Amino acid sequence: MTLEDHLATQQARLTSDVARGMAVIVGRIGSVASVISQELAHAALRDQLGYAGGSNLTGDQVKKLDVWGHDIMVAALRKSGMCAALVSEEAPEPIEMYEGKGPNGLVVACDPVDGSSNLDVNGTVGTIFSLRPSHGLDPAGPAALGPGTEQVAAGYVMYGPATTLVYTAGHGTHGFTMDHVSGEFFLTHPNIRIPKKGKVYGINEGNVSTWHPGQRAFVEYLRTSDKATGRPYSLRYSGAMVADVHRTLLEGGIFMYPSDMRDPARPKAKLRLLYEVAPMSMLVEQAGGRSSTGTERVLDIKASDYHQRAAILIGSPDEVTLAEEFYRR
Ligand code: AFP
Repeated sequence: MTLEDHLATQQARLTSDVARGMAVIVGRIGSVASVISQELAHAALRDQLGYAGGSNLTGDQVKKLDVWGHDIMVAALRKSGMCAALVSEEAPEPIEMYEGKGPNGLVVACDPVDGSSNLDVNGTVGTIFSLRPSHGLDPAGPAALGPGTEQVAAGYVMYGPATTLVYTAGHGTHGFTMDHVSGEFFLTHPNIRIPKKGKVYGINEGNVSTWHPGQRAFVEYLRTSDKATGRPYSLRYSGAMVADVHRTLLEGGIFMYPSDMRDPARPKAKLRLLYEVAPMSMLVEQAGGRSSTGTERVLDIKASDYHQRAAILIGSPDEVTLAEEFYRR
């Protein structure tokens, strides 16, 4: 089954105000992904690696492919006629699109090229996206704010040895693999269910000195041998959230990017709520998993800023629940 056919089945399950927009926009993002995939494969040959100069609003140094990915995403969403505004990691304010205004237009939040520190070393990167109703607002950008439960669809594309697109429109989480000759996506992972418990954890352990004591105790627990509870866990960490969440989704376990708690009164998270943390949380919940900040469900966090950051502990229900217990102790 192609992505287009699958989108039609999901479209039939949504309310009429968001159904068509969801199918059109996810389809467009699939087309953009096949272009990004081709570009990544040839980037070193086309002088597309390295920095563009300057940094984005969240302070990251911008790579040439970040700028390029953003530009083609803007053009594709504008052309879709269903996107009323785009919140992108590479733009400080939402990009309003009059082509998609109206009661059925959707607001998209997107990180076109996530994990860009992996670009120059031929490592895995991804695209993450989230769709919400615009409610006919004009400007439509503010419709991207509010809790993650308002998302009507979310997904990511992973550019690894194969290009994989995983999305949910609120009725399960489904994975597709791109045929590199035609650029078309085919359903290869229908209705993904995350294992209840896993054997792997992912976290940037270089930050251990900044963690909440509960976070530190939890990772210490995972590293301690105990046959009965399947410990020690193995550590895997790629530097690209898409790759780490994809592995977790398929094989179980937990991926974590906790806040820097050196000043407990002012926790500092790194990952962005609207176009990293919230969409991944919807995808994993739809697959039977959980996503928490350590103290609250991620999808309940009400975004008040387009580039707001949030902590995330995401994966199998058993590990996420246990991590929360460590935070409470
Ligand atoms: P970049 O896009 O700046 O490389 O950031 C990627 C990311 O947002 C997310 O995909 C990773 O999980 C996380 O940051 C990696 O961050 P660290 O390099 O601090 O471990």
